[in-house]
Amino acid sequence: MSSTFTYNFDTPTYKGVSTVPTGLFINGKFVDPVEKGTLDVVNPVNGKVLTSVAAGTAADIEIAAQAAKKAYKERWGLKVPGTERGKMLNKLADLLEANLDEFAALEALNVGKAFNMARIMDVGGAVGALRYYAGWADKIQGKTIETNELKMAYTRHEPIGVVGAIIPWNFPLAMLSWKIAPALAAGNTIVLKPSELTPLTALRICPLLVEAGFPDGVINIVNGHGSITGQAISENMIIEKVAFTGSTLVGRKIMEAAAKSNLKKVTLELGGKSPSIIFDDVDLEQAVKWVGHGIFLNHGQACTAGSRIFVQEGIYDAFMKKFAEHASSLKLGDPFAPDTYQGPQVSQGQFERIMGYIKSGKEEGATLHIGGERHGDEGYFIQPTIFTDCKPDMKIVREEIFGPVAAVIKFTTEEEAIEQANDTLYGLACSVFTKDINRAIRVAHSIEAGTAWVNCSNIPDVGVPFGGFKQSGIGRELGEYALENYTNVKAVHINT
Ligand code: TAP
Repeated sequence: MSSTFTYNFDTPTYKGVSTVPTGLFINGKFVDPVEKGTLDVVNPVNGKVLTSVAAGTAADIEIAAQAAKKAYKERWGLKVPGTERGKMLNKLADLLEANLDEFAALEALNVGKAFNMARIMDVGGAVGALRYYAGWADKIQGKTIETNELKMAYTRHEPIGVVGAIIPWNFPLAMLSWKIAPALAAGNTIVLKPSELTPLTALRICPLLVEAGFPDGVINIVNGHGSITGQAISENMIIEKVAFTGSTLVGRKIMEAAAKSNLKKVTLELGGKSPSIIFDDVDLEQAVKWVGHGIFLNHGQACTAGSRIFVQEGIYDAFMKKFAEHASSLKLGDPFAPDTYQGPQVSQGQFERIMGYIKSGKEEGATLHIGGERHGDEGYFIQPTIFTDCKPDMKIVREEIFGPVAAVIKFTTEEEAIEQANDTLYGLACSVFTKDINRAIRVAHSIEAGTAWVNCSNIPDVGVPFGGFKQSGIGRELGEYALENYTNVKAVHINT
C-alpha cells in the first residue's frame, strides 16, 4: 500500500513526470493505515479515477498525534530557536519553488484549475506564505509590563503544542501553507488532514519536508474521510488546537467536538456570500474586470467569491452589457491549455450541487442572463452563469453556491445597498467600486465583513489578516494576527 503514484504529464503547458507517495506521512515516514483503508482520487476533467491513496482512521490520528507530541517535547517547540525554524521554512519555500511547475501540474490535474493560474496563485502563494512566516519565526515576542516597584512582569508567547489542521479542496497547497507556516514558525507540531478530494500536493510535499530538515514527527499528514479522520482530529485529546477551513456546517461540528473533548482552541475560516457593490461613478472597465475576478476566480470555488453583485441603477445597463461580454469571453476547458481561465468543478458532488442551485434560480423566478448549462459532455464543467432580477429570499442569493454563478441585484441608494449587502448570515468579505473616496471608506466600514476590498476583489495578501465576521468564522489567518492562533500567552510575575 505505502507505494507511489506516477503520472506522466505531456500537456501544452507542462511536460514532466511526477511521483507522489500515497501512504500516510507519520513521524517522518510513509506508513500504511491501521485499517488499510483507501480513497480514490478522481480527475475532474473526465471523472476517471487517477489513483487511490491511503485513508486513515481515528487510530492513525492517535498515532500521528503521539508522534507530534513526542517531537514537540524532544525535537521542536522551545527546543529549537526561532532562527532555526525560520531557516527550515525558507528551505521548504526554496524547494517548493524549485519544483513549482510540477506542483502546479498536480494541482491542475487533481483540482481541475488552470495550470497557469495554479503556478501563480496556488504554488506561488504557498511559497510566499512559507517565506513570510519564516521571517516571523524569530520575532515572536512578548512584552515587559510595569506593575509596581516590588514586582516586574513579562509575557512569553509560547507554542501551543500539537495542533490539528483540516483543509479544503479549493486551494489545497495554499491552504496547507496557510496552516503549517504560522504553526511551525511559532514552534508547534502538526497533524494535518487534506480534503479527501485533493490529497496529491499534500503527499508530494512530504519528501520536501524531510529535505528541508524538519525533524520526524513535526509535520504529519494523514489523508482520510472528513467524517472519520477530520472528526478524529477534532475529538483527539492530545491535539490542543484545530485550525479549519471549509463549510460552516462542518465548522459547527468541529466546535462541538472540541467542546466535548479537551476544549481545544478552534479557529474557523468558513463560507461566504460576499457582496460586490458597484456605484454609478465607477471606472467601468476596471469594475467589470474585478467583479469578474471576484466571482469567477477558481471557478467560483473561493470562500470570498463576490457572488452577490449589487449594481446601481444609473450604470446597470452599461455594466451588465460589459459584464456579460466578459463572462462569455472566459475560456473554459482543458486546465493545461495556455489560455484557459476556468476548468471543471472539483467533483461530481459539487457539479450536481451547483446545477441544483442554477435550477432553483430559474424556478424561483430569477432571469438567467447568460450561461446556466453544463459545458461539454464529460467532466464537471459549468458555464460562467449570471442571474439577474434576483430577490433577497432566493436560495441563489442566500446560500453559498461555490461555483461560477453570480446573482445580480439592482439598487438605487447607498443605504439600500448597504442594508441588502448586510442581509446575510455570512461576513467574510465585500468589494466596493466607486471613484468617490469618502463613499468608498463609508461603505467599506459599514459592511459586516472581515475584509473590504475597494476597487478590487478577491485578492488576499499574505501580510494582511483574513477571516470572517458573523458565521464566516472565528479568528484570523495571515499576517501577524495569525500567530495569535498558534501561541499561548504566559504571564511571568517576578518578585524583585
Ligand atoms: P467541507 O465538508 O467543509 O470540507 C472541508 C474539510 O473538512 C475537508 O477536509 C473535509 O474532509 C473535512 N470534513 C468533513 N466533515 C468533517 C467532520 N465531520 N469533521 C472534521 N472535518 C470534516 O466542505 P466540502 O464538502 O468540501 O464542500 C461543501 C461546501 O463547503 C462547498 O460547496 C462550499 O460551500 C463550502 N466550502 C467552503 C470552503 C471555504 S474556503 N470556506 C472550502 C471548501 C468548501 P473531506 O474532504 O474528506 O470530506
